[in-house]
Amino acid sequence: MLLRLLCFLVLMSLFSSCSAIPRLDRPREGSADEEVVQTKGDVEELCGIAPNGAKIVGGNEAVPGEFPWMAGIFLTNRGYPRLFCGGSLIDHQHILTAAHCVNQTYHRPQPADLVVRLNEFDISSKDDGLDTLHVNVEKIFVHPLWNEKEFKDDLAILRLEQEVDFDPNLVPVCLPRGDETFTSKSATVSGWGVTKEGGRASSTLRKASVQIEANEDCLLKYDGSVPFQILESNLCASNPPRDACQNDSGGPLVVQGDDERWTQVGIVSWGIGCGDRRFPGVYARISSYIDWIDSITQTTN
Ligand code: 4AZ
Repeated sequence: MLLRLLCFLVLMSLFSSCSAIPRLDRPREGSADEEVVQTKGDVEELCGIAPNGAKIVGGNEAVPGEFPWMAGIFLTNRGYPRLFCGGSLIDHQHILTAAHCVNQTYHRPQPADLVVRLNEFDISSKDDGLDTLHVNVEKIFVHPLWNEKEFKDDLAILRLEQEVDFDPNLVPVCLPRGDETFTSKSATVSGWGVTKEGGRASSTLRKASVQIEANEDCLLKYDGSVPFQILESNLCASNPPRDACQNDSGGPLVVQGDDERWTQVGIVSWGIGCGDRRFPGVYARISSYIDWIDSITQTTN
């Protein structure tokens, strides 16, 4: 335990020394030709650390900087930017999100239609105290087995036009590297989605604490109610009336490890209603997709 604490403190001081040295210019919307030199090997070293993290109580407003991997995904092709999905920073250049956010028959945005905001808290305010980054998208990778009819393999990766620098408010989330199921664990989902079914999206980032449940239980609850299945590659979580809802899709469900670091275990995918005690929120289970995620983030194609 002492060793873990020591490691954590060393990592934290790494961050503070990072902010003490001159940093590279951070990419902004429209600065595509800016050259950014980065070290790539620091992702696993620094992931999941939330220096401004507060204790989770669920169903309320986040603290600015509490989820430093949180991404807001905006559509820019019709007038003013409109937030439509969440996502998560997984390294210097990639955002994990849901396939249904970017690939449906009647909703298939091109990279140029999207802007990702990082280090964002209040999407309707320019002075929420954070130095928000607006980053363009270079390429969209949709999971090859994504199937709109079955809502299966609902994940996609956005490659950003520029690499971003990490700092205490901009940290990638860790990905699960084992076969843990996380059943019965407490987890946190975050997003700018509606705060009430059929309601309006939130302008500030919100969070809810939910409990991960066994797939068999979730399967029984949904049995026959939807044309979709609860597969091994799904993960269910609930804590009625707290839940993810519309526009939270693509956003991360995270659990905190004994070492205080946060690992993303799910991507908001679907559910019947929101916060309905009969129907848990359904997520894409990240641990089922590690190889595909690595195959995208580790190539430059
Ligand atoms: C949606 O419409 C949606 N309660 C997302 C999550 C859930 C329901 C709906 C889960 O994007």
